[in-house]
Amino acid sequence: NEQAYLDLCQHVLNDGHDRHDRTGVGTRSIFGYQMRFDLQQGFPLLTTKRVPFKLIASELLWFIKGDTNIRYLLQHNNNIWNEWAFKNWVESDEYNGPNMDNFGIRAQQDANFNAVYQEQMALFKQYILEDDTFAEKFGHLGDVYGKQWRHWQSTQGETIDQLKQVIHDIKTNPNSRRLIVSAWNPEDIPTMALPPCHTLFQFYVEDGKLSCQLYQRSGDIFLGIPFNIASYALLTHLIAHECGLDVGEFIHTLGDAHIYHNHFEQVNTQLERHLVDPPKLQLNKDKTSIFDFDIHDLSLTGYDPHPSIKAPVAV
Ligand code: THF
Repeated sequence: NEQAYLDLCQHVLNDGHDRHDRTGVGTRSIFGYQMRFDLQQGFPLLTTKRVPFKLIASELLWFIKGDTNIRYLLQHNNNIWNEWAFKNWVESDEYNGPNMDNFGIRAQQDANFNAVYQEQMALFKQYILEDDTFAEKFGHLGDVYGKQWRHWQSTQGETIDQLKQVIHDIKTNPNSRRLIVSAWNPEDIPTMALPPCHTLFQFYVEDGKLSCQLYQRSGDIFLGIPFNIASYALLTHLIAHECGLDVGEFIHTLGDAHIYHNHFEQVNTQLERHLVDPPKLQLNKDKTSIFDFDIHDLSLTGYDPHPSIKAPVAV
């Protein structure tokens, strides 16, 4: 299972194309790749570096709630979406602190600037947590995953709950070839903080087992993809649990799969490590509906990975 991920890393390092990208960092990338993870073989959280499961779980529960405001994430000590909300604030009329243009790149290249940036980011987080009006205004990431999964806006003025619908369809029509949830809503792309990387996913039921395939248009191999694999594996477990099914496979199909130029050293470190046994996922058996789950209803046993490896995130 995890070997599929390590093979992807090696393949991109060896055969990828060096390219400029939106963030200015530069990547080495390939186009089109597929990995398969048999969920019966254990939960696919990487063991060649520690991956913070709690952050993955709180992010997924945030999507499932249909929430698009980072306040919930901050309340769960989850900082992975901060930069995108912060950007809205510092580009707004209400911001009158030090200049934060291109803060992502500058924070990595200039220690003095980084100190100023960290200060502004700490203030931003404090305002989001303590000030309802501020959170309402600047905590939103636009019409990202939670919005499209649970509250897709139709041109007829109706709201479509794709996630509820797909669960209903899995229960009542498991052979359907339309078990799809799409986060890609062309009309909403201009108002999203970041157009969805996980564009669309589809379910398949066979032999009492639920499988899921994700089409991801763009994947940050070192930081994002380990999160994405675990996140969709967890979603598959949750939906299988609600539908009374076992888990089958998670199939991860990638468009532009890239390693940022400032992650090469980290990837090479990881590739030198040996795999250990994957963990197992435990779900609270007293809950059935995935909409009732919270962070305490999810846990892992037997997770004993190699140490985490730090890397800067490109904004
Ligand atoms: N942008 C980029 N450049 N990469 C991404 O992976 C990414 N995401 C989301 C949106 N934009 C993206 C955000 N997801 C981390 C992990 C996932 C993220 C963002 C950041 C990260 O930094 N992980 C660290 C630990 C962080 C911590 O402990 O707080 C890690 O070591 O894994 C694609 O989903």
